[in-house]
Formats: sequence, structure tokens, C-alpha cells
Amino acid sequence: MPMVVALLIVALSTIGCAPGPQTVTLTIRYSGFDVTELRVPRGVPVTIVLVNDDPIDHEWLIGDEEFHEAHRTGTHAAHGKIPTEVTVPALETVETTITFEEAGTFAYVCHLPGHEAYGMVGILTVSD
Ligand SMILES: [Cu+2]
Repeated sequence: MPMVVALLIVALSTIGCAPGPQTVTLTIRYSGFDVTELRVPRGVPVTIVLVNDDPIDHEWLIGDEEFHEAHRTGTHAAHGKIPTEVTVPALETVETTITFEEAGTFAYVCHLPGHEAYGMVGILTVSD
């Protein structure tokens, strides 16, 4: 059923001129994102469903290079109140909804120690 709804949303959003709300599912397994390139429209709410299949916690943080540099050296133990900074506990699914107001390319990264170097990185492109 959720797959049917997702397909319907995709189908409908390709018909009209202005895209409606989008939903994207990212699964984390073996300390990696299953999707490492995403494209979303600007100015539309995008719900990111983060499925953590690993028995350890991960993070999903999205932003520009300055944002990531701050988080590489940061000391945040956990995230949860900011849509672009999400903690995904072991074996849990977390959703976050973001409306990207600027076109551009943003990385999403897990900043737990060693995870970025291991490859927990993806790129999201926001386009008009
Ligand atoms: Cu991680």
C-alpha cells in the first residue's frame, strides 16, 4: 500500500506543472546510504524517510560545505529538533520534511566518527 501511494504521488507530480509534495526513502545498511544521488524540486515540501537497517545509530545531516565542516568538528551527541539534522537510531525509521528554498547541490552526511570516511555521503540536488 505505501508503495502504491508513493507511485501515485510520483505519477501525479509528473503530470502537473508545479510538483506536489515529494517523498523519498533512504535506507541505511552496512553504514551506507542505498541512494547517494537525489534530485528534488525547489520550494516543495520533501519528506525524507530514513530507514536504519543497521544495529547501530546513524545521522543524516544535509547542508553546504560550511555546515558540514562545522559538524565534522562539532560535539553534538544527538540531533532531533532541526529538520536538516536528524539522528536515526539503530533499527528505527525516522522522517523529516524539508522545503528547499534555494536551488543548488547539498551533501548529506553521517557525522558519527569514521562514518563519512567510510562512505556515508550522498548528494542532493535542488532544481527549479
Ligand atoms: Cu553513520
